Amino acid sequence: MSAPDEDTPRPDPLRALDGTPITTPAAWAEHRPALLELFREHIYGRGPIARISGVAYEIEEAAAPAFDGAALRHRARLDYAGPGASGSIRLTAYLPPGDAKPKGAFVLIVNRSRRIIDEAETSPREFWPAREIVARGYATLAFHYGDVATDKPGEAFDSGVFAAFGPKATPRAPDSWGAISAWALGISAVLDYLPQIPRLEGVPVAVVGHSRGGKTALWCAAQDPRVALAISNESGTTGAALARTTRGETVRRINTVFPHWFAPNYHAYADRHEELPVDQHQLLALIAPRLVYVASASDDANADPRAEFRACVWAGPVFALHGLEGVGAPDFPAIGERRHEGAIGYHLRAGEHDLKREDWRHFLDYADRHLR
Ligand code: GTR
Repeated sequence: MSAPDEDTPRPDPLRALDGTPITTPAAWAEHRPALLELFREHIYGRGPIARISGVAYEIEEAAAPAFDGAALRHRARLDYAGPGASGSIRLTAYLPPGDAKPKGAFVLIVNRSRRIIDEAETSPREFWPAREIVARGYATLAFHYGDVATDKPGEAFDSGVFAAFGPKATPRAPDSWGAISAWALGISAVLDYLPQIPRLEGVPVAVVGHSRGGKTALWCAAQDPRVALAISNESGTTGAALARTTRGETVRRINTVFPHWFAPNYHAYADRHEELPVDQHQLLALIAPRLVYVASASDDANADPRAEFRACVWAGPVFALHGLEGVGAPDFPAIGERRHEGAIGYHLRAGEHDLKREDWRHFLDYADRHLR
């Protein structure tokens, strides 16, 4: 790994757009909407709706015994309809048995095979170790991102919520929403439904995403205050990783390979990422004073663990303004190390780009300590 980027110039998260220093939580709260708008305008885009209204809930299974009685399964269909089309988010949830409220709920957006959800009991994958999560006293819910928008450049804008609510038309407006924003809207739709599941009303919610799902989890949490803990697993570029680095996936590359993920405006920052009016530490800061957790993997050069960790450090002053400890010491953690003391959690797992049981164990330990 090359030179640290401690000295890279970056936007000061504690300055308002007119340059005024932000010195109180009230001044931060006043600045926050303008900062969100910068992320909408230049990066993630604006959708035609802030929330999906009028969703019809079809409960397919309630309190069905699962995992040899170690959990209860709940399945529902969230049917949405807009002027252009209709669609459904299929949701699977597992809860601990009994009458007690779970300690919290982990909502996972699955950006890999649907079988991770469909075979959670018969052929469980480390990506969603539902049985272990429930054994720790939490509920867990998962849905497939494809129910919200197809992850294919040529098809995304004709699918899911784009087809339902628009715009389908090309050319797209420069600030039109991309798929990351659409998927974030899908998470919010799941949060709308969550209190309908018996015993889940009022439980604190953690939203988890891996990689492109991690970008989505962070962007959802920045906009949706119901997220108590946002967990980014190896979200990399335009997730937790700073844009202002020379390592890892570049802004040019992400827009070339995934042109449907972001607003058209973002494409203009290829090769001039230092001109972006924001950087990703400010996305983490938008989640303050709620909790945010960033996980990296040592061999995941594309996601640039150092840039993910540096964003946590640079988001720190906004958490400090709210009286909260951030990620702790600014030195890059050793492989296997975790930082669980503050409102910004972090770990660096040994190995490749993936969501593993070990990552989940850290998330659960962190939740035990902080999620209320
Ligand atoms: C990669 C992409 C990353 C990340 C990853 C994933 O190809 O470059 O930004 O999102 O996909 O989602 O696994």
